[in-house]
Amino acid sequence: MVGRDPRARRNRASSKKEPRQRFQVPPIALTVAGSDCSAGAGIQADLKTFTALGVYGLTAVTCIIAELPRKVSQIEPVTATMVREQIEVLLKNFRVGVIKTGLLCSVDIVSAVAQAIQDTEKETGRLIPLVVDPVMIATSGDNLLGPGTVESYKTKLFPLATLITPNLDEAALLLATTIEDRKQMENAAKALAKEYRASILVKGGHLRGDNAVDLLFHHGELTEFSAPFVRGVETHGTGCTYSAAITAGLACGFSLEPAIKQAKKFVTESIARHFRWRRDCTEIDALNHSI
Ligand code: PXL
Repeated sequence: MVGRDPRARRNRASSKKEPRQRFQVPPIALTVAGSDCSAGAGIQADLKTFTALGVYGLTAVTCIIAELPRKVSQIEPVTATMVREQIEVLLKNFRVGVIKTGLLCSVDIVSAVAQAIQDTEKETGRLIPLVVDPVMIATSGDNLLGPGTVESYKTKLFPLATLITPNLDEAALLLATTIEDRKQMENAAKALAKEYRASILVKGGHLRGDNAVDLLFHHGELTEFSAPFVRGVETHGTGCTYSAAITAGLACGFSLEPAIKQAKKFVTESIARHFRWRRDCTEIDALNHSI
């Protein structure tokens, strides 16, 4: 019977003088975010981005959204316990290099994410860099957060973050102010960095001009990242793709500035190479994440 035991066969095979295959272990990143069934934003955008940039992506799903690029139809959150379980199982069993959060929907989910990260860090003694994309409103204008969620971001998640990546609307909402020019963007980045002791990347894509300019405030210094504004394309998921690309760069071992530089190039090219479909008299534009 021994000969029929598959383990015995495998042992016999490996004892012969065959070259042993070497498996490369890729960098690993975990995204904690919502599912966008149209796959331009959320978990789907993050995974496509990770793959394009050579990173193995893991996912903890926070909610399921039925939507098209221009309209959110229905949002169904996953239970906070389930969100926490996904994160804990993954962090205990994979060597996750960087964690990214996207849409977290509710106070309970934000708390569960913060708790899961803190608990596993305590248990393993390893601090994992955390990129927080504070997703609040979809490109379509639909509100994506339940009541009180912004406050729980401020108290529970931002204090754990390495980098926070608000767009202009999100930065303005977080600071209860308006941001209409570059100087105000600069002040917002500095104020958020001081408040949450994290690096801040304010994305200025919505400030009209020839260039999409983002400002990083990191270790007391301001750095500008600029790329030509791609006009006439209505894509959603650019924010998710950008923060996922930064996460991928960090997971590959880049420091923050080169990771952002590579990510900005990736997102700009994904917009420039967009796909376009026509259906029932409407056009659908979508990011092209492949390189
Ligand atoms: O782009 C913001 C965003 C983030 N995450 C998910 C989304 C959206 C926009 O629709 O669906 C899951």
